[in-house]
Amino acid sequence: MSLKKLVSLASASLLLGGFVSYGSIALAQEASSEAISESVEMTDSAVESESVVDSESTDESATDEEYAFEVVVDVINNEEEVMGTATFREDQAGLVTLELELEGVEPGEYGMHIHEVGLATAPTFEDAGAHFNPTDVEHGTESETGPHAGDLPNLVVGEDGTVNETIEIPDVTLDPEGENTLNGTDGTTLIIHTQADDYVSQPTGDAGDRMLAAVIFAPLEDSEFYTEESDPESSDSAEASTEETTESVVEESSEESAE
Ligand SMILES: [Cu+2]
Repeated sequence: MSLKKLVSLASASLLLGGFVSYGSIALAQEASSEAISESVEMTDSAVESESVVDSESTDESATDEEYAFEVVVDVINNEEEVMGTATFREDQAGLVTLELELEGVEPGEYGMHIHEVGLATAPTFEDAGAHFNPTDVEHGTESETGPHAGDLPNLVVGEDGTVNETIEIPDVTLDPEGENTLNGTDGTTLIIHTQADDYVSQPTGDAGDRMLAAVIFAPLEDSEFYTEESDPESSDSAEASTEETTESVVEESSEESAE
């Protein structure tokens, strides 16, 4: 079942004070992003907020943009409740980081991976597919040929149930043109499991079921996994000016939306 989401569209130009950057897109939930201009109603069960900021053409404004790409997505549980956000960033040198901010998670140690399809339908999130493994190696840092590019360290949640940490993700990029990109045809999803990853069992690290999920990038239209519902830009009520290209939204509004 689709949830109605409030999604805001803004370009990097808004973040950077009005300088127009072609090829930028930012879809952000109002509470989770500084990039808010024009609001549109969108229906999507998994991508609750997403923002991609391409700052390559915006060197004029120095303040906020040491990042080449930034994607902010909501993390949902098996009941589609938002537990926090996952922010993927890539700096100008190509280093990708993930900042996780979660609340209300049961304390424990959980396997965490990037999976190879940008779908995450509750309650099982099985449609996220297998681990993101573009180089076709074994799972885990303790396997002979691993790890998968999508293998991440276990997430440790303390007694207060909050997570506030940033990890580095080597060997991937957010650049759609780059090698091992998370922003490819089929998209990608962050999955947090119910058990710890042992870093060696094949092919999943014996990490159990899928507890939390965040679609990082949805499948593109030429993906076998693409559906209208999986497309964060395809919505009856969307008012965004997405006509130019499917990936580009250029807005020059600097008004905060009340909706
Ligand atoms: Cu996984």
